[in-house]
Amino acid sequence: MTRTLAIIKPDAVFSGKVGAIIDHLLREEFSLLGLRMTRLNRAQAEAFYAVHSERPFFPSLVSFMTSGPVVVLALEGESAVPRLREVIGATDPQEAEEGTIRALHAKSKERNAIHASDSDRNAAVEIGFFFSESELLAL
Ligand code: FUP
Repeated sequence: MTRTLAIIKPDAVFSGKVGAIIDHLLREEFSLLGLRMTRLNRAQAEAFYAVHSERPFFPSLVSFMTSGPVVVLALEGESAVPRLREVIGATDPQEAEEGTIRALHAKSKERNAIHASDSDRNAAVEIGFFFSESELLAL
């Protein structure tokens, strides 16, 4: 079993998709290790997406990610990182495979419903961004 981090983004929270997305993840046999609803401030969003800081879409991405509440999920499962990437689909929902979370729920390449870690190393860093180990082990 390995871990990964998902964030249900403000577009999906605003449009009432939190329940459907969590249900989708549970049906795909991810276990919930941690769950928190929060609103990112600018510094947090900039730090979280620091790898994209030079990209033209960065200011808009930060503004979107701080525009409302998000739901952060620490997940565990078999090959959690690659499997969650498969389950959420391509960054652009127009390119995402049918039945994936982004194909079902995302509005655009920016407002794309959900984030998922892209490597085991980043998963550990991103889980640490939101949860302490004792919070996860408390479950
Ligand atoms: P992903 O790993 O699928 O979330 O995609 P990336 O790490 O490439 O991009 C991170 C976020 O930046 C995306 F979720 C949405 C945003 N983004 C844009 O808004 N425009 C782009 O052209 C690419 C990414």
